[in-house]
Amino acid sequence: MKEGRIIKALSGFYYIQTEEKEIYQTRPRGIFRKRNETPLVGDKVKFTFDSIKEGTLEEISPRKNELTRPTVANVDVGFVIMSIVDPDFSTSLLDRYLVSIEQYDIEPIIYITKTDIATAQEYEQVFKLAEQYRAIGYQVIMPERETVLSAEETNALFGELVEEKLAVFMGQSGAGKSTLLNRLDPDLGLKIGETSKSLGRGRHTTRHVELVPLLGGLIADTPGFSAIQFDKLTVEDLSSCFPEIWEMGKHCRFSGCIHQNEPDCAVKEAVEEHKIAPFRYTNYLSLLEEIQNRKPRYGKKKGK
Ligand SMILES: Nc1nc2c(ncn2[C@@H]2O[C@H](COP(=O)(O)OP(=O)(O)O)[C@@H](O)[C@H]2O)c(=O)[nH]1
Ligand SMILES: [Mg+2]
Ligand SMILES: [Zn+2]
Repeated sequence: MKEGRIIKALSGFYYIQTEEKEIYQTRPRGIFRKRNETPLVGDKVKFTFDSIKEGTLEEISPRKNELTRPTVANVDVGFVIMSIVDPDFSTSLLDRYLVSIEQYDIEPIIYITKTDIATAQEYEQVFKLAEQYRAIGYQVIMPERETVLSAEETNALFGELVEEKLAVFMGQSGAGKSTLLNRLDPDLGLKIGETSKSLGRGRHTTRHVELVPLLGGLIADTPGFSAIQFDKLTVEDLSSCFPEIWEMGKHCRFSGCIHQNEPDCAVKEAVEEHKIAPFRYTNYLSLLEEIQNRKPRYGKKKGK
């Protein structure tokens, strides 16, 4: 039995990359269907094989997480690509991305683009915000003003962060994801300035997720993440997706405090004293309300 990771699922086949970077084409054992279990891209698996084209997927290891849109299991790092301008930097959008990553226990890394075209004032403004995110504990990569990192610098930077890991790139259309990925691997040949939905080079019309080997790690193809929905996130879970609110919340009078209208709320006090950035609390509240106003969905299968 060999071990590997599913990097592509297509037409009933699962393509498994081994430690030695060989790719085996496999079909799943019937048992998965019987158990109503679907192997996912990103799954760590065991398989047997007669040849590199004829393998059988035998066993799926327990998942550490399962991201939807794109559907990928076992994601380690989520890069949030945010531009200073064109499109304009937005903390509410950034916080949506961060929450969408935090809820799956994925390590978020913020990367700021378009530092070369921002004015001194625009740069300064985002730099101050970056400092606030750093104070919360987030890693923020922000190249100096009037510079774009070279291919070498970009490779060195990302190499350390993605080696042996599964990473996803997310961020608004136009933020510079494709530009960055092309700089990491010019062979990808991603179209720039297009809302390209796939790293899959357009060979297949069907939507599928594919992991691209890059810098000793794997990068997930992310079909435009623009409209993030929080279908499963509960009110209780939300505060755990804001690390500084979560920490401060331990001092609230009520253990189930959601920091909205409760008395003696340590979070609200911290916001007033600017120990918690007011914009973060505002973003938290608007997500909270979004979840509270979410319509219950009927007729959908549970667990999917
Ligand atoms: N000046 C500048 N332009 C950039 C930068 N990153 C991306 N762009 C431009 O922004 C536009 C959108 O980039 P693209 O990589 O397609 O964004 P994506 O939608 O996130 O994949 C293109 O015109 C790029 O040339 C950057 O760091 N500096
Ligand atoms: Mg793109
Ligand atoms: Zn509270």
